[in-house]
Amino acid sequence: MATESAVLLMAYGTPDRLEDVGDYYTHIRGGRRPAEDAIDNLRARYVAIGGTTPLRAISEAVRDRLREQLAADGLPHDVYVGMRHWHPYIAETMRTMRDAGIRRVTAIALAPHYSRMSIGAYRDAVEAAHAELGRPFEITFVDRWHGEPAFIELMASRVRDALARVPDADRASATVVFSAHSLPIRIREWQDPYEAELLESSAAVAARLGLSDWRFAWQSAGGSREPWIGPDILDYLKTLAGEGVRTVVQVPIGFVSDHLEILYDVDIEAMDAARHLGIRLVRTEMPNASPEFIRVLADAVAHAEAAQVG
Ligand code: FEC
Repeated sequence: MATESAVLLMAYGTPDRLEDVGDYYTHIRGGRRPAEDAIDNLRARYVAIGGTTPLRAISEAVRDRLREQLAADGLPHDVYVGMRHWHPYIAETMRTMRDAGIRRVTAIALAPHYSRMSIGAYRDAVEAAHAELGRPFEITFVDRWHGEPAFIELMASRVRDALARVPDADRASATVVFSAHSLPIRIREWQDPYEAELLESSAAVAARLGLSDWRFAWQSAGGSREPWIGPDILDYLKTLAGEGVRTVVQVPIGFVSDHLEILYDVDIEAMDAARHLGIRLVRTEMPNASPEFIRVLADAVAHAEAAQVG
């Protein structure tokens, strides 16, 4: 029998083809088409990683495995993927869910920490689509899940694996640097919890590993002229080189999938900067569709639904 309960798994969205980069970028900019040279710059970053990112395929693999996990946990749900900035857009997916007879929806983003500019925007997209469809669902919205114990454990094990890839002689002196997408500094004006939540989960992972010295830096700041939160990882690598650091383990704790901000900004740009500074940069593997990450999401869904009922 078909279930009337579903999870709406939300991801950022990625263009399917290089021809779509201009329209995708326009959507990110709220409908304002960027200058052609800005579009060309962005397209060149996709070309550098092979033309497309695996974000959609990973999100779909997560969808299928999460459906199986929730059924195994005795919490059957259908699971759908909706994207913020590309097809299938959140609104398109919610229409499909309505047409499939779904009544209860738990909406969760593939991003662990809350900011009004990230999760708040996913929430706005869900609310706008819901209003447009005539409010057919009972919705539980998961604002954050960075505190899930299974997430902290997963990130700690990813750091352990990365440290195991560092040659024995350098492991003890490796510096662990957590990172996340920068946001404009103006988020501080509205007491946005984003920075505090990122430091909280990073500190929890560091405590789990018994690390006394760990750092935090920002990555992937946008091109707008307003100030963005720093230090940017590219500058911070220079600071670390000045301190004599030779090995850095970067932990992009604000992201969960392989996509442009990982495959280009870390694997190409930061790696290149590190190489020039004589630093060995090792990145932790992303959670992607691993069984440990499916456990995190299944727990987050179960906890959010229990809190809603309770
Ligand atoms: O793989 C892909 O194709 C998509 C990778 C991708 C992810 C992602 C996640 C986050 N973003 C966040 C904030 C902003 C803000 C702006 C902004 C702009 C871009 C641009 C691209 C892009 N983002 Fe993104 N982001 C990804 C890709 N992002 C491409 C446009 C070019 C550029 O600026 O680099 C500025 C918007 C504006 O101009 O008005 C702000 C945050 C996240 C992490 C949470 C999440 O995953 O949803 C926060 C993945």
